[in-house]
Amino acid sequence: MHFSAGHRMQKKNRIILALDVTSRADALRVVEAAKDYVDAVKIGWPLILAVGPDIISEIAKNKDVICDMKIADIPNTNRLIVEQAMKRGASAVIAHGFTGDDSVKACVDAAKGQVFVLTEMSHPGARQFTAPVADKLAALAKSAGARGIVAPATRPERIAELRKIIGNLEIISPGVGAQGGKASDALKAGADYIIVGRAIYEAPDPKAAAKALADEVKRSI
Ligand code: O7M
Repeated sequence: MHFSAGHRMQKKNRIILALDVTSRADALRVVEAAKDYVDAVKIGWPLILAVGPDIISEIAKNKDVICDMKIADIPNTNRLIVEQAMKRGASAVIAHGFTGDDSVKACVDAAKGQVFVLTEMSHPGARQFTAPVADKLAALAKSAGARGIVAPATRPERIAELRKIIGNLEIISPGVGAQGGKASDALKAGADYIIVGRAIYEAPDPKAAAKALADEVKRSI
């Protein structure tokens, strides 16, 4: 189901497909295979740079698209980026919070609230810079009126701690599968959706992989 800004992504399978493939054919093949098992598709630089931004509107015809530009600029530039993403049919965007409240608010205004703010990232290097300020980034997401945060499935205990800060904002959580996190752990810790890339698009049978994850989700909520 497609929605315009202001609505909520369908919360059926609780899986967001990270479509980090680099050809249009692969993108369409993987979305077709996974479509019954995912609620939204996250599109970022690898696919946009490889095939062009028209892929956003093409996929947005059938699925909610979260544009993952990891926006991190001054307020005016942030606004311009978000406007372009929304014009192409994005349902939501992803922004960094370390740029400060004015930059995050510029995204929130331009996306009518449909912004997820990064907190502690999922990879090992996240411990250097994003982890020490993650609680503040989560608080900023809430005060700026964002829809939710991105929190690491590789450290589910952090999902639970960040949940206490954001109340009923949404948590989308990457790091399941290829990065070592488990879908069930992330969901039990309080994630609303898991974000999954390689464990689906690199699987020999992406449809079977997406179905297996959807089954794991059902068992853990
Ligand atoms: O499942 P993977 O590891 O193949 O892909 C994970 C996706 O989530 C990939 O698109 C990353 O860019 C993204 N991601 C992280 O892996 N870690 C983070 O901390 C944040 C993100 C993300 O999606 O930010 C919005």
